[in-house]
Order: sequence, then C-alpha cells, then structure tokens
Amino acid sequence: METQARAVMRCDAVVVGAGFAGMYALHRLRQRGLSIQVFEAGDDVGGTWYWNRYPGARCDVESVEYQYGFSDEIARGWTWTERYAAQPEIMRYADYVAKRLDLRKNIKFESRVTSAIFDDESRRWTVETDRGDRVFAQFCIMATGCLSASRVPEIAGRETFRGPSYHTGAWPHDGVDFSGKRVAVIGTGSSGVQSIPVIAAQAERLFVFQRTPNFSLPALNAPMDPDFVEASKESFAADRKRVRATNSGAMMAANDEPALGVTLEERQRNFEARWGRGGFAFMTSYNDLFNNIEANRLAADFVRDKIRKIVTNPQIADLLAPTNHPIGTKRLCLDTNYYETYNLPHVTLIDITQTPIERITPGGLSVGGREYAVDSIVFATGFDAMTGALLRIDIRGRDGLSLREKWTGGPRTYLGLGIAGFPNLFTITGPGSPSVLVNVIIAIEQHVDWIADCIDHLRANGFSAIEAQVEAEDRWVEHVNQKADETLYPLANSWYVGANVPGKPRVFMPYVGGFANYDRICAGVAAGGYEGFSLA
Ligand code: NA7
Repeated sequence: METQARAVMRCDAVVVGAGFAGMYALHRLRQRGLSIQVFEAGDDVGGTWYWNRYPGARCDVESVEYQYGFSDEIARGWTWTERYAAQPEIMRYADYVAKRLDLRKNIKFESRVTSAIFDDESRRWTVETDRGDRVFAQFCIMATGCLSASRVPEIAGRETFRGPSYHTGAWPHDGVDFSGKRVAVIGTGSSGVQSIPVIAAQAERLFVFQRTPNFSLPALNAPMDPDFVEASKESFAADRKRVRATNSGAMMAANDEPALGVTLEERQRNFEARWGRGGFAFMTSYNDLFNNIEANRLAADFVRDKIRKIVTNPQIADLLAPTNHPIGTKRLCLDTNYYETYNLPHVTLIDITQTPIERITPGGLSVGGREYAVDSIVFATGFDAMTGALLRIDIRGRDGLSLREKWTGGPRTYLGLGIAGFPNLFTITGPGSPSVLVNVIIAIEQHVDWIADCIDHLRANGFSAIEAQVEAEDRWVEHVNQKADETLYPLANSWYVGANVPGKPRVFMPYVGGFANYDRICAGVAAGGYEGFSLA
C-alpha cells in the first residue's frame, strides 16, 4: 500500500476499528465532548460483517436483538426483514446508524493501525497506521473485535495451488460464482456450516474437509411478520432493559430446572419443542446443560439422533455427529439445510480427523494418499480469536513493555477492560469479559458506557491516567478461570481456549460468569472509585 504524506494529529482518544464497538465508542465519547479519531482497515464501517461476506453469512442472534439499544429512536427507525439477518442487511443497518449519527467524518478508512506506543512522560499514546498517520492521544481504545484476525492454516504446498482460494473472513466484495466448479471447503465451524449448503447449490462438485464435527441447530430463519416487527419496536426499550438484567444476555427465557429432574418423556417433549422453535433456545432447555456432563449428554444425544435422521448415509451421519466435546462447549452453529446437504450426490465429506490434509497441490488436495481435484479452495478455518487482532498491532505500554511479551503465557486483563502496564488503554469486549458468550452488541454497549463514565470521572477529578493494578488483574484472571472450571467449556478444544491456533497458550478467554453478574461487578468497581485501578 502506498504511504501517504505523514499527517500528525492530536486528539483525546484514538479508537481502533469501526465495527459495532468502534462506531458506538465514537458516538458515545464524541457526545461527551472528546475529540476522537477512528482508524479502520476496511473501506467502510461494519467490522466483522464488512469482511465476512461469504455465501450464507448470517447472524446467529435474532435480528431484533442484534442491534444497538442505546437509542430507541434509532431502533424504531430500522425495520429488519428476516428472523436472522443476512450479512448484507447487517451492513445496511451499520450504514443506517453511521448516517444517522454522522460517524464517518471521524473515521479514516483503509488505514490499519500498526503500532500504539505509550510515552511515560507525556502520558500519551502515539498511534501509527500503515498509511503514515501518526496521532497523539490521551486514550487508546481498542475496538478491534473478537473474530477479526482471520487465519489460513499452514498446509504444505498452499502457494502451489493453481486456482483461486478464499478465506470466509476476507471474502471478495463482488462475490464468487462457483457454478460448474469443483470446490473444496476446509473447516466446519459456523462459517463452513453456513456456506456449505449455499456453495453446494452452485458447485458442480463439493468436497468438505472436516477435522472436527460441530453441533448445529436449525435456525428456522424466515421473513419477519411485519406485525411482529412493529410490536417488537414498541416493546424494544423495555425488552432491552430486561435482557440487560439477565446473565444470558438473551431474550429467550431459560428453563430453570435440571434436565435430570424430569422424566424421559417430559425431557424429550421439551427438547423437541425447543428444537422446533429454531435457534439457540434448545440450549436453554434446562439449567444444567453447561455444567453437568450427564445432562449435557442427554441434549447431545438428542441432537445426534436428529443428525442420524436427516442424513441418509449412516456412515456419513456418524462422521457428522460430534462425540469429542460436550454440546455447546465449542461455539454452536445455526444452520439452514446443513445436514441435508450431505444427502446430495455431488457433495462428499472427507474425514481428516486421523489423516490431516497432507498437502495442497497445483490441482487440488491430497489426503491419505488420495488426490481430490478441485478448481477452488474455501478456507472456512476461522480466526485467531480474541487476542489475534490486538497482538497483530505493536502495542507498548509503560517502560516499553510490549503486549506480546506480557501475554506470552496467555491474555491477562482486569475485567477485560484494562491491562496492568498499559495506562489509558481500554479493550472493548477484551479477553476476560463476557463478549462472545453473550449478544456481543449488549456487551459492547456495556463496555463503552463504562469507559465513557470512567473518562468523565478522570476529567472531573483532575486525573490524567488510569491503569489496572497487577494484583487486581491477577485476581480477575483467577476468577475468570475459576468460573470456566465450574462449567464444561474447558473440555473442548475450541477457539475459546485458543486450541485452533498451533502454539497459542491454552487459556479460557471469555468470562463465563454471566452478563448481569459481570455488569454488577463493573458497576461496583466504578462506584468504589475504580477499585483495582490506579489513578494518576
Ligand atoms: P471456527 O469456528 O474456528 O471454525 C474453523 C473450522 O476450521 C473448524 O472446523 C476447524 O477445525 C477447521 N480448521 C482450522 N484449521 C484447520 C486445519 N489446519 N485443517 C483442517 N481444518 C481446520 O471459525 P468460523 O469462521 O467457522 O466461525 C467463527 C465464529 O464466527 C463462530 O464461532 C461464530 O461465533 C461466528 P477444529 O474445530 O479446529 O478441529
């Protein structure tokens, strides 16, 4: 990329990223009178939705919930068309919000932040981009997203492939036509599960390379009934208030009884009813599915039975039915016709659990001594989640301490908001916060509001810097681990623990203790004069 003339700026805060977190941070802080500069690598707002344009990309939180809640006016001014919004509709929503709030004037696009360096003397951050920008700011706010550092695995021979290859998280903006093509999809997480049925509908031949089968539930996506949409606008403010007081951060009421406390028939009826509703409702059938292995097995058996009923070839059904992790401990997928796709004669599932892809050749992929000839390869291989986007930036705090060095053994934060050694640097939905385990927009709003109040407090009381204390950070890291250990989550090799990235330290990154509990803790910290932080 050509480097433009170096522009030097001063502002109160730099926000890195213009996804939903960066957009709201810009709005909220600007409203509080701060001068803000946002940098965004893409050429528009939308963050992860800007990049993830793969066929079938769709939100797995219901659209009436997956929207900002800070302004009833904004919510009322937007009308969702489907139960689960597809990527283009979410981009239109992001554009609508950006226009309503006139956000773009403070965002510099196509500018990737390369470094953020703290100066001990001036107590300011110097933030630089690959376009030659250089900004001095009191605060540095990392709105870099949890799933924004896409990852193509090191597979021998990758560069020798003759045809085009794509990563789902960096999809071409003008789309890809797979008509008449032989296509390989590597990966069966959410992106694979969503894109495989759509690619299969186009391609002449589709080979799916599966390392780990994932549990997927039917989305039962459908156009929204206009009366329902209007009614949901009426109740939106009250609904959002109620949801923010729950630990799940979701509207769907959880059934507060244990799976093992009811009869087999009753359980089957309840599972069936929730499966039939579509979406994640199934996982709130009982209150012990995430912490009792036996209860979890009952739910997993139900889903495995469903897979075996849908997929006509029993050997393929067996390969698709996950047995190596409790249901829900790897991010669950929501699908439209995923399992049905394997009944199509031109779709082949290749199990690479025992025999990984040996190499990519000019004409395809070779596995177990067999060559699969393909014209295109789709890497649905996920992200360096939660820490990747932060660590790709050279971030240096007090005394030159680099974040990469500090996090060699895994991420350490206080509340997922602040990091000891990095004054005035805030992470939005950072490791150690509920982030990806709840509706991320609710998590974003809670974080940004907390940060805005914190900055107000600093200014009102004549402080110039805030920094997490090491002891508070240690206690928080221990608490996050302890909460995770009370659940079944650590039993899975998921991206929640970094297991998908070779060499990444195994640490359970999101906070599993519940949104409302977390919100209360953060509010308590603020009310106590920012306990656990040092104010200078
Ligand atoms: P995920 O959920 O991380 O899925 C990535 C998939 O790619 C998963 O099946 C991986 O298998 C597979 N993978 C990764 N590396 C390889 C290699 N080297 N060989 C074969 N297969 C591989 O990413 P997604 O993009 O699908 O979804 C990310 C989130 O976005 C999702 O959770 C939602 O929150 C939205 P593995 O399971 O690691 O064995």
